[in-house]
Amino acid sequence: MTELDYPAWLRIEHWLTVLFVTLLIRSGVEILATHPKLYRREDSRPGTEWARFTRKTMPTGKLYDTLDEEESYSSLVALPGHKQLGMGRHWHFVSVIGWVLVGAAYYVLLFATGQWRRYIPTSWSLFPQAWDDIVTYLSFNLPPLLPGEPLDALQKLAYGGVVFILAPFQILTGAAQSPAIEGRFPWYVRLWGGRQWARSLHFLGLIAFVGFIVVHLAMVVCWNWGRLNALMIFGHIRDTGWAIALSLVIVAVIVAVHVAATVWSLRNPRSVQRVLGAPVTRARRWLLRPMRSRQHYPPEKLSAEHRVNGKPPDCDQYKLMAVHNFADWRLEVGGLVENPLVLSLNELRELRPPQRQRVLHNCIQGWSSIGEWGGLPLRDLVSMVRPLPDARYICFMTMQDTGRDEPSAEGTGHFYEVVDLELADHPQTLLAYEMNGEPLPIKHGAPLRLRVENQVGFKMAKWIERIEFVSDYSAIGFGMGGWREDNVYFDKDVEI
Ligand SMILES: Nc1nc2c(c(=O)[nH]1)N[C@H]1C(S)=C(S)[C@@H](COP(=O)(O)O)O[C@H]1N2
Ligand SMILES: [Mo]
Repeated sequence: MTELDYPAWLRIEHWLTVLFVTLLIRSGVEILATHPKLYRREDSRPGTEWARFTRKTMPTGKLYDTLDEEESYSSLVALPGHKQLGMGRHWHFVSVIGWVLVGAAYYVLLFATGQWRRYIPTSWSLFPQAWDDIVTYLSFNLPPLLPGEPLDALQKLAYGGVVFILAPFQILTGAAQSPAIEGRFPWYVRLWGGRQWARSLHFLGLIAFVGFIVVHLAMVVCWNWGRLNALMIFGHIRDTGWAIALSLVIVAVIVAVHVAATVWSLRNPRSVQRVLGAPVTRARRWLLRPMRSRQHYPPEKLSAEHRVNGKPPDCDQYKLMAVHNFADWRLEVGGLVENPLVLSLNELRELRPPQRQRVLHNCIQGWSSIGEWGGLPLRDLVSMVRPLPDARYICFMTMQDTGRDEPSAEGTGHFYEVVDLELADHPQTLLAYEMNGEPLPIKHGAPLRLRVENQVGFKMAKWIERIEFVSDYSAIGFGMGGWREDNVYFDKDVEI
């Protein structure tokens, strides 16, 4: 039988996991801060949250959006803190890639070497034994180790639970928050009790991780820091003096990584966006881009109140158009196309009967709603204008002047978003002029907005006035592929 000792790979895995899990926790708290409310139901209806981590109250009788609900947390708990959702996401996704790779190697090595026996119980008697161990710990004594193993029964179950249950649970509930996965496999969202319940469970998993870490650290401190660190650093219990010194060095290095990540993110977010965004975007496109939305929620699932993000154009020209039901509005479609077009709303409506889809909307901030959208599939427009061979992206330009209309947001200029031309092929990519069977309401983007159901909400530009086919977007705005990418450092491709 394999001796259940502390081989080098196990010790290295342990310390890498400490790094990744702590990065995941702090960046996860940053993501939570952007919408610090947890819901039971898909519609995230204001006031129905089962937990909230904010004291802000929202105005009644006045249009507010979810950007107004965002909280600014301290860098002590959040990476990087201070309302930096974009940065929080970059760190969360880079860390999750690192953590999954390290974890996969760990699983392989556990099973290849027989070390899995340290975590996986092979007898039911372990459970009553673990209970006895709890009683022993509570009376400030140490329970016996299992024969031939380095752990007691309670430790074995706790570690086994973290390695084989909690870690996969966090990955699965995280995946349940990806619009691409939800769009392609709506049953997967149901499996977790819905989108918001998956988000809630992901949060409870975070609490479980934090709880585990606190107890684990407390035990190591109370039991014997030097001895246990010697095992986890050298693999044997000689040299406890050195082990204490080295353990402090390791902790200092991990803290230094956190401090560096925080300072870098707050001082130079653009470079973090570029450096971390590159591998994350590659992984996301490879894993999630092939998934095409095929959602058809039943009518009774529609949210009574669909949440809103982004404030409508606040200018006379728009308001006059709205008063006249957008009779004067024109959609211009141009750029790298053979057949540029200018269409009125009526002409757009008459191209074909509206395609309708009842779908789950995922805001990047974490809330969701279900709505029915009707309009022209984007691929129909693409085939009418016939893009030139150079065209690779579609840029959606809107009438919303963010500096004027959303003065509390970071950044100014007209809101725009760029999506890859290939997304127009997806059957549920839609230019919507209807919502829930009515003309599109102003707050949801009248007269025309985009729906790309495998992406998070910010890509779906509202109040569109011009669509441009381009070969490159580096000269548009700050060149990052959209207003949010330019101003709040989100990634351009966001299947999660
Ligand atoms: N022009 C414009 N479009 C926009 C936004 C915006 O601020 N301006 N916000 C985006 C975000 S972050 C989301 S979540 C969705 C919200 O759509 P809804 O308000 O119809 O729910 O619109 C997207 N489209
Ligand atoms: Mo959003």
